[in-house]
Amino acid sequence: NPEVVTVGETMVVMSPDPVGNLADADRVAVGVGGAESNVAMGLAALGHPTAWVSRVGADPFGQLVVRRIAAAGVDVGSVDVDPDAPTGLYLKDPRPAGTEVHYYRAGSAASRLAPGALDTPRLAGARLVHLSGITAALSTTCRELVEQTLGRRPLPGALVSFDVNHRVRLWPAATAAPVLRQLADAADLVLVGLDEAQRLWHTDDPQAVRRLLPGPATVVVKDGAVGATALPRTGPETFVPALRVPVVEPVGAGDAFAAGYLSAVLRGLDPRAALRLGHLCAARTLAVAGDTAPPPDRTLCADLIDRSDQDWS
Ligand code: KDG
Repeated sequence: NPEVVTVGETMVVMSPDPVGNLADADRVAVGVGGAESNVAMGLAALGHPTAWVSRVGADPFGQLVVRRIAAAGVDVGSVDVDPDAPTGLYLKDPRPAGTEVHYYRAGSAASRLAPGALDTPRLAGARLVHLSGITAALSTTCRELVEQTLGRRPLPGALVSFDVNHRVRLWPAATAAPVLRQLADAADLVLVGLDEAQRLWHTDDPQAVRRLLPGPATVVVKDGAVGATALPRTGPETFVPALRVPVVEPVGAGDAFAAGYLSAVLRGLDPRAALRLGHLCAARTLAVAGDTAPPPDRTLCADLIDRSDQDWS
């Protein structure tokens, strides 16, 4: 049985190739993207047996999504094929000010995920379940699935991590703010961007974010190219600066960070090492146009994680 379970929607993603404005594109690269499957692929590449739970349509896009995620070493045995709804699609439009996304996902197969999706013996014994706020925005039944996973805990004994992942194209901040706060507060481990905390909860201080979310054992506040802070419920916080790397396209870097961070948690590493592994994995994804990139090799990771603070970044 898998060590890690993630659940959420994955879409086919098309992005201009070469990277540039979508309106000027002659060609697109075809990939797959979904926050939770991105994390699953990252964790699988880091050596953790990982299952991704979802629904896809009975269509070629569904086949493409499942095939690519399986090829990345992720267990897709709990992905259902829905004969009555399509696989979602999204387009990336990389702009100088950041990538815009355009979704074609309303009524998708994954939006028909519902409570009970994790109630299967083949997932029992997992050590970690990873969720994100995206799922809560997809439909009522999707939101119930997230609530149930955080509340009833269908995989007993598993740590539940929650990446806030507010997507403005899915729901406005005013609607999302109370929902995402309540969901995050019910998790064991929360990952949140300082930019989203600002947009949702009007605070730009990691400690204030921590006070807004008293429930989780750990809250990790990510400040993009600056760095990330892990704030435990009690005890000192740990800040680790991000690596300075050229950015080709940023979508997916947060998921890569989550995979690195969570891998370190599963291995029992300390917060500094966990944040470093998160940054190392994020740096790889920042350097590619797609949503995911293979993590750095293990010896390199081990070397960088052990460096002194002066020699990091
Ligand atoms: O974190 C990256 C995701 O946002 C991207 O893969 C697409 O899951 C996605 C979404 O719903 O935006």
